Amino acid sequence: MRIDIVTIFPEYFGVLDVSLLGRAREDGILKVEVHDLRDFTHDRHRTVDDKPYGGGAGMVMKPEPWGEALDAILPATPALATPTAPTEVPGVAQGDSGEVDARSGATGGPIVIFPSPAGEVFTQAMARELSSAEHLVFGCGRYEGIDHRVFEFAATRASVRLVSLGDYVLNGGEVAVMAMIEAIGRLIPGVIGNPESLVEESHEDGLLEYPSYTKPAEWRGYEVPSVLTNGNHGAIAAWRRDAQFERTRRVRPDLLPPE
Ligand code: 6GU
Repeated sequence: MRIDIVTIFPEYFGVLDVSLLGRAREDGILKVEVHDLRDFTHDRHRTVDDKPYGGGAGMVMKPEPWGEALDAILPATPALATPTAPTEVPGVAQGDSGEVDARSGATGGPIVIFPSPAGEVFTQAMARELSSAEHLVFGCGRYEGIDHRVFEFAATRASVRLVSLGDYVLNGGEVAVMAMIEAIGRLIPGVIGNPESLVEESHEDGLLEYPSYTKPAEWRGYEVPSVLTNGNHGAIAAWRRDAQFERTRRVRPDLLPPE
């Protein structure tokens, strides 16, 4: 998989050199390129933002540097070379609100993801879907966001998705993109040594995972549940399933089907 990241803070992504994803990059399973948005400006101050049309607090990211960055990462293909209204782009529906609602991945082309608290919520299912893409581009917004036309333009070059980590606000997309890349990257075949470890974890079966224990069997007066030490594999499986349901009911009842 190839991943391009556009950001005004490339240093955020230094951690991609370490751990599992660093190894995947060394092994060539993952190719990551981080682009400084300011490299696509042409003024002395390398300006990337400006005041919002219509007034209001904060600044908005200017479209021109984003256009040049996307040109560099996703050159126009002959079929889409002429500027096309977003409504005319296959696979892209644009609603009355001007909302960019493009989803594919199925078509196999590049996918551009803009982290945004206004986006659809990132889930394990989305991570799994995106892990089979060949090319992901992450565009990290800062300030009050990116000029909306950038999303429309990006949709002429790729599938575009606005994606949120959850219902809270971060200062910018960088940390959200790190989280998404970690969730997606570990699902790429070969990134994790033992793929079986991917099966029995939270969210893969729609439930939270069961609690885990290792030696010693007694520690500071706390004991490992005896069922886990008895070697009855059927009983262990049943205990774990029960523990998953109990924990999910207690902590995340929203994940359970309505009764
Ligand atoms: Cl993806 N971006 C920002 N800026 N804030 C967020 C978020 C994303 N997800 C939750 N909050």
